[in-house]
Amino acid sequence: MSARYEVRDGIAVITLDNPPVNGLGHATRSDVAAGVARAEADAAVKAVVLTGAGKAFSGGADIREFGSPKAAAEPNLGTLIKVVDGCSKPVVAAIHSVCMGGGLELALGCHYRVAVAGASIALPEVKLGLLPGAGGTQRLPRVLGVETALNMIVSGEPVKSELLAMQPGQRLFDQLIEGDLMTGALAFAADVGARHAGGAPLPRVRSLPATDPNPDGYFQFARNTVKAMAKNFPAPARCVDAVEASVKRSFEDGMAYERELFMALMFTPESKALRHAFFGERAASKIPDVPEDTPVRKIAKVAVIGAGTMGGGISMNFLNAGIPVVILETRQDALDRGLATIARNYESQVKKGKLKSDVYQQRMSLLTPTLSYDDIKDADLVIEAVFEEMGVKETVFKKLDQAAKPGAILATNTSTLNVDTIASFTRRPADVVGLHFFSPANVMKLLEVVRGKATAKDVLATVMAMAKVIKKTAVVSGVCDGFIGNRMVEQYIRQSGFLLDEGCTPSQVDRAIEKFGFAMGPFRMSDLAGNDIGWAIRKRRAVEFPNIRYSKTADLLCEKGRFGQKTGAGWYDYKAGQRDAIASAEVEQMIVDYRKTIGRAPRKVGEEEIVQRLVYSLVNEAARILEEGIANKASDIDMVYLTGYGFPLFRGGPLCYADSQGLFNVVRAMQHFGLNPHDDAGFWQPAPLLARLVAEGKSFT
Ligand code: T1G
Repeated sequence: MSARYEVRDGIAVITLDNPPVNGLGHATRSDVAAGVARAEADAAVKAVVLTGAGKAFSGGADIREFGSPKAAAEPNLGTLIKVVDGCSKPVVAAIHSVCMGGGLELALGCHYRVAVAGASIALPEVKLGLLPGAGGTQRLPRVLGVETALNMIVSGEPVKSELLAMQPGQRLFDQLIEGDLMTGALAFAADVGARHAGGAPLPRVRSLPATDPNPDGYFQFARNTVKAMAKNFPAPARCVDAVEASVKRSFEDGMAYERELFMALMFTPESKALRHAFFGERAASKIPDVPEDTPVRKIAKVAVIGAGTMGGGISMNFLNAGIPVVILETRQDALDRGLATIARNYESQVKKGKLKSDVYQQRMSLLTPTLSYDDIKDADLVIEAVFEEMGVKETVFKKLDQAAKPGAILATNTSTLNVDTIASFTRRPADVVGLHFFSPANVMKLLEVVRGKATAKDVLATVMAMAKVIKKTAVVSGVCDGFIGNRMVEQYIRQSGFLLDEGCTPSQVDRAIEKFGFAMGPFRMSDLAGNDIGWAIRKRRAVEFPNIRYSKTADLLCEKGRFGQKTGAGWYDYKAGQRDAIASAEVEQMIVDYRKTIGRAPRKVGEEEIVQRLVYSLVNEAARILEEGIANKASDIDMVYLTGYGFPLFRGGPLCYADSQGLFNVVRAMQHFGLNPHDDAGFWQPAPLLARLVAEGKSFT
């Protein structure tokens, strides 16, 4: 059963029971409708209590049914709410923990609502590119007032039950239960049951008025606000339209209008992208050959080797989660600098009012600096973040192998080196894993978990669970040059150089891809990260892969010492102490001169071609990564790009976007680019998987 039915002293209790969060799937909806009918038919029943088992009242419509016929199968959510609303006996919603989306809409269809404090109340549909589609936009304004309701619907953010219950004039909660929810709910139901047994009319939310003292003025203000904040996303503006209808139209008309808007949003590319990202985030923690019940190792103490930028940022993640950290350096001055950087980062958050001073002190109290490997012997997880050179890694991992206790997980933060080689420096390769954080490590959500050939399954399960604790989006990658993200960005950067050879300026390329939605174009990004990093990688790769061609412009730039923001000049010029990228006449002349040396007559490259060549270079490499099994699934690759490389969320990631364009069209465009005699031979050869998907009429996601 997906909802249980029992009768206690004349009160029918219907308990939603569809783990993990009582999603309102078809079976649950059917069981609840049957329960209400049973209660109505039972003369001994005076009232109904509706509640949820486990850790939620209800997390809303069952998102696992999205896109399947079950989602709309009768009784659909709208029908179920009508059944509850139309019941002849009082139905009391007993709310705890989580009451969201369709779950809150169901509660609003009940005649009464009681709750315990601490419950998260939300209509988060806007985060999925939707709006509440089962009466939320029409009923919530009737119980909370238009402005509070609209704020909740447009933000999608949860509000605690006790805060809403305190709002003057609110009709969302009839009672805040002290103590045991069920005891209080049963007593409340018995009281209203007696009251209505005598025929008193049942209170219905739809009969309440939705009013605002100055609706036209308020909704104009709301539209202006939403327009400013919701660039690229259509749903927030539709939320305003729907809530306005609750004031200006009858309940029935408002419901019909809400339904119309909801269905239209369901088919927008933005909603598909947001739903893809929602599922992708949750799917990333699932590793095909690692069972979900794999036991995890306890991580009570962490050691970080290296107090540089990465070591400091990595340490902060654990301090923020209340986990003690021992941070080790080889020299006192480096250790002092590292601690000072961590303190400075926290102090700037305290100054901005984002962190309380006592919390800052408490976090710093969890941090122990040391110069001795003896002090890491009881760490459960050791993360190396030292200089990116294999010899240094070897020295460190041999020491870790000696110093760390049996069962400790030994992780490397390397961004390009071979994790299997690093594991071979120890006698415990099964305990070695890559934890590739992205700078700034205490801010960026992405964490690439690099699985070595020998990495044990429980080590993987442990670090994936740990990633959730430190609020990272962890994606598993196999071992290859650049793992997932940097391997793809390598092709993206190569292609951006070829665009310069053909006639583009850095500004043209950056402007085009930033208009597409990227946070930052390749040249601004390179100036930020440091052009010398790419320079070093190209030199290393030139030895290993001599036949890979690059535009020489990036090397010419570095030979001029233009490493980017850190040297005050890179692809762009920068005023002292400022980060605004200013087009550089010197660089543009350098590119013009370079074209002459390679005999290239510049041509005008349109914005669409720039975007397609940059994005499809990511798609093609991603297809190879998928085929080689470096990434387990397409959504993992999209999550890497959404959380680590500034790919626009409203497009869902490179592979979600490729699907939205049609893989046939993607390959056709690539073949067109491949006709360019100047392009690197083979760059545009479609990856075998991509060609196969097109041949079979399939998509990535
Ligand atoms: N349906 C089914 N499963 C859900 C779910 C849902 N609504 N929400 C979460 N899960 C799964 C999730 O995939 C994960 O599964 C597990 O629960 C724990 O999730 C008509 C159409 C509810 C606050 O958008 O915000 O109603 O990975 O790790 O941190 O207007 O999940 O364990 O197998 O996030 O405790 C609107 C989305 C739907 C709520 C719990 N509702 N969920 O957070 O656990 S649209 C939402 C959340 C709608 C109507 C419209 C959170 C949570 P697994 P978790 P958590």
